[in-house]
Amino acid sequence: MRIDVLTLFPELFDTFAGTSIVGRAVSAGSVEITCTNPRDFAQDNHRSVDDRPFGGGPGMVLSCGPIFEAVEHVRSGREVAPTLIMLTPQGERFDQQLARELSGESDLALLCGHYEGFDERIRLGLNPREVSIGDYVLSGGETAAFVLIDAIVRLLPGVLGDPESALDESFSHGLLEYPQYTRPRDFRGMAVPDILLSGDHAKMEAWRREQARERTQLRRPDLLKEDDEAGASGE
Ligand code: 6GU
Repeated sequence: MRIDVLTLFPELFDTFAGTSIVGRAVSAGSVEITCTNPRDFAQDNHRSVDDRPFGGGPGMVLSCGPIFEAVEHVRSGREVAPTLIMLTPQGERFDQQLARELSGESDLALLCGHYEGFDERIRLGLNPREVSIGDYVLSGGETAAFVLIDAIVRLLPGVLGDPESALDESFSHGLLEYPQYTRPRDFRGMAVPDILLSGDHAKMEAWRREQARERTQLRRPDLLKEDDEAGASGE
């Protein structure tokens, strides 16, 4: 997969793209992450990328020129036109299903905004898919782009080892994770549940399933409802 990130702060991606699972995927060649800075396409001596809103009001608005040119730059000379995604709180909500869908694309371009927002003609002229990561306001799209890249890249073939993939399975079944323990067996008077020391694999599996269901019921009953609906429709 190739991911182009359009950002005014490309330095934020240096550490991110070199660390942990994403870093491993980049090193292995499973994903290539390239940043393009719209400021490099600014048209005036001050390298401006934003301006005051027509009609007045607080803050600044990202201008069309640098954004269109940056997008045209990442689109040029490409066999596959990248799927353009604008990170904005106005977008459709990102979830595991959308992560799975986007992990099937070969080329993504993530457009990160900053300041008060985008000139509306960026939407009209570039027709991006708009994605939000939740109902809160971030200062910029970069941290949201981290979230998308992490969730998508770990789904690419060969990025997770087998034990890690198995873990991911339980999430894709729509339940929260069961409680986990490692050594020591007793930590400050808190003991590991006996069943996990029993060696009875069928019993341990059943316990984990039950724990996952109970925990989901308690913390995220909405997930169980979606799960039932998916079950009823045969998904
Ligand atoms: Cl994708 N961008 C910004 N700026 N704020 C957000 C968001 C995205 N998702 C939730 N809040």
